[in-house]
Amino acid sequence: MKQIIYQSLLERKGKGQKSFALLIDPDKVNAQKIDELTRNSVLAGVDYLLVGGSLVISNHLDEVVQRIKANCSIPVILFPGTPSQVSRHADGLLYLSLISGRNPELLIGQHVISAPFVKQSGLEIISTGYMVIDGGAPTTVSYISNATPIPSDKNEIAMCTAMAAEMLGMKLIYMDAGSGARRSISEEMISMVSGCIDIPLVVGGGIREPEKAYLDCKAGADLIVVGNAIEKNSGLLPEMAAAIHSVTVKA
Ligand code: 1GP
Repeated sequence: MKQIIYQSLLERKGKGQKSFALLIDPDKVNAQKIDELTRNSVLAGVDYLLVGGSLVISNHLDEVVQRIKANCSIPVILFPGTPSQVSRHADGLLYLSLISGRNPELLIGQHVISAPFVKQSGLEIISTGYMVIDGGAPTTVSYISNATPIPSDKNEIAMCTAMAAEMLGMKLIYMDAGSGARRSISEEMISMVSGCIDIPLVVGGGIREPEKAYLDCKAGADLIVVGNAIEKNSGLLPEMAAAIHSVTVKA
């Protein structure tokens, strides 16, 4: 199985470099917006483009991914809210198991059903322990998943969940306060989780300020995901990228 994206993440982590992913929700972009976002992402030095959303109402995932790929060479990673959100035109796919919840369908059930289809896609599959952390308001992901998020102050629960996922063989931990979260994940929780795992740590949900992205990287996040804030103001891309890339921590 391919490991190009994952190796790049490991290499960056090994060098103490932090990475920046822009999340593009296919429901919220048209061709013009994709062109604007990809152009600005290249200029700002965005490392990865994540494509996905909790719902994906529109039926143009393939077109969105193809347009992004035609515009730039930034790796495109699918971040699927449902098993049907697979496009073979992408480079990789976060194979998410919702380990913070206790909904068997999202832990393993949907994976079983979609496994042959996902495997046939030829995409790089990155096994990801997905942890939803309470972001101060019900988000689409918490509603759709029918699973309780980890309370924002329960750092030990987050830590033990991430440790268990790593020992189960997952390759990445993604801590998400949910898209548009009122409150993003605390640096204390990020620091405790990153301190107890060796695999890369992805952090997202409600990050609006470059300063917060910077502090999250300092606390131990390896990859910062921003969606909403850039959708609203793509002029924030260079500052966000600069803040993230300014952090280097020797591993
Ligand atoms: C959501 O982590 C992502 O799953 C990004 O969240 O849209 O709030 O930046 P935002």
